[in-house]
Amino acid sequence: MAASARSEVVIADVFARQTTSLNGKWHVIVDPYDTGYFDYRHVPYDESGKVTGGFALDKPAKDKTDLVEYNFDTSPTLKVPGDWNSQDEKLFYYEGSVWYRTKFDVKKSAPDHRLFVYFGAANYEADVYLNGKKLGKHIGGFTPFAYEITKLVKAKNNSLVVRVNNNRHVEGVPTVNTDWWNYGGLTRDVLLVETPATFISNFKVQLKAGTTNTIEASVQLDGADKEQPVKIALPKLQVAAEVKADAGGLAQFEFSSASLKLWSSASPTLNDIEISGGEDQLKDRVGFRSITTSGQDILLNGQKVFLRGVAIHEENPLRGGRAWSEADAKLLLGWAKQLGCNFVRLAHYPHNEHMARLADEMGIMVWEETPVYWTIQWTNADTLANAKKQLNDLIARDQNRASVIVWSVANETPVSEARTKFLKSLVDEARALDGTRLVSAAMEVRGDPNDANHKIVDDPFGEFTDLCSFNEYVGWYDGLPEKIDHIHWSIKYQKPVFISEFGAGAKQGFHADATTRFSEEFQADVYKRTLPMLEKIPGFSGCTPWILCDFRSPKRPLPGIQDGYNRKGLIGSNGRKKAAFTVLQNLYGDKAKADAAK
Ligand code: GCB
Repeated sequence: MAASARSEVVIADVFARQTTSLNGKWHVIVDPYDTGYFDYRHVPYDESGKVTGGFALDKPAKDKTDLVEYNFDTSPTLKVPGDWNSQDEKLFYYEGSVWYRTKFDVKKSAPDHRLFVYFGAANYEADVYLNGKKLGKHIGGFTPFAYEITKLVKAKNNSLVVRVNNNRHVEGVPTVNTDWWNYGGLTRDVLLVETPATFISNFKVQLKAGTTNTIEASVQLDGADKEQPVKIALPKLQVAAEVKADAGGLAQFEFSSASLKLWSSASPTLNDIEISGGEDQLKDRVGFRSITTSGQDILLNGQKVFLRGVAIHEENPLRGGRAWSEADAKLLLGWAKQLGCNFVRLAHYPHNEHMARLADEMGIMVWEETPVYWTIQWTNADTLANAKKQLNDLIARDQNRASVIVWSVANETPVSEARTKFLKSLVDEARALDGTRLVSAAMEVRGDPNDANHKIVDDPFGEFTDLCSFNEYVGWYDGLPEKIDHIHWSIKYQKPVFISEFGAGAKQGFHADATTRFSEEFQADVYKRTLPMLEKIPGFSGCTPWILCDFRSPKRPLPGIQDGYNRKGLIGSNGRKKAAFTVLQNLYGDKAKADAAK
């Protein structure tokens, strides 16, 4: 990982803070050869030999800290947030660098206040400069990052430049091969965050394990004067507590409330919470619940729950491109709710923060995931550090969302000793950061060479997860739908069994008989047969069929059918529902009724 000029800071809960949006149209320069950094032979010089152009033409080439800026004023613009692929046809397949620039003025509400620039995400790599000075480099396309700019910022005409590069890297997380579109750009909100000199950088509040009315909380202060009184109030619960932060700025709380109502999907109670530390104040809404397993059951607040789920990619099929806004989250989670879901899998990387926030409000439980996908460099220490950083940043962002019940560390990673060690260290990390949720990964199924209908789940990594979750595609990649009826399972682990994917491709509007691939009827048949087959598995505790909507994938070129989309959506790329949507809706409806009657 390249050295960064300044270090990243954690600022969680940005939507509850005093911020100024830097969203809007940013000027851009598309730079496929990274000329901004590396082209020395054709840079413009004046007569004395002084460099007069280029964005980052300081020397030596590999040690860029400062920036000499081009004048971007006449360059085209792109919307931020937004991926560049869906905004400009010329950039549809583009993988490389784009330089973004915006200008802003600053008016702080107090002279000693601090300022930070916050990015919800930039895929995949971002080099950030303010007024020509490098703030840092961030790696990883789906997690937030922020830099302090208090000392660099001017009152007027600040220039914020970001080089975003979405090249794929073998050692990256994810690596070069994925079944989704490599959207590049400043894909989420960009905000200026103003805080007092000492501020609340993060907090964590949750139901204490094994209790129904005790809340544990910790608050982290950042600043020169950290030993300050910290208060937490939950007015509706008649709770107010005060603790002095220690020298490291940490304040820890534990209190009980007789009027605590737990969060559940049937009744997603959220409580207003007010936190103050020094001069800083945050207000948020939080739910309290427990999520545990017992034998082969998943227990929400001690009650057995079946997860009626669906998997979702972070794409808005109606607009095209990456989803990022609250409106996008409403569209996607609204469809999931219509389907009868009480659970979603946000595949295959951290989605934007609006998703978990809205899920909290809507009573939809959530599986969140890091992009450790297929094959990663299992023995590369930097790759592991990268994956851990992404996991840390995701947990730091969403640890107060009651809806999030599973941290998933990987998807379909081929079994090897090095890989199991790598994943085990991610699981340990997740548990150390947050012991209050389930940890899992989407594993693979093995066939039996002597019996085509016998499916085996014995991945050694299953030892370390709370759920035994796996993806299976019987009826699609494995035989025809009829095969589904004959499947029998050997599952090594006595844990709740969760099917993290099954499904089949169908082009919306293509009708044929149920044995014709890519017809709506074929897909519907796979759904009709799969759920009864899964019901026979002891400990079957839920599933997230693949997937809510068709999504863009460069691996899906089949002309006239795929045309660049993975067609396993229950909803087409035109936003229309396929027959399988109704099939699953009915199956989930029956399931919900049966569960309610128990
Ligand atoms: C999988 C992967 C998912 C793919 C899906 C498919 O197993 O986890 O990312 O998109 O199969 O459609 O093949």
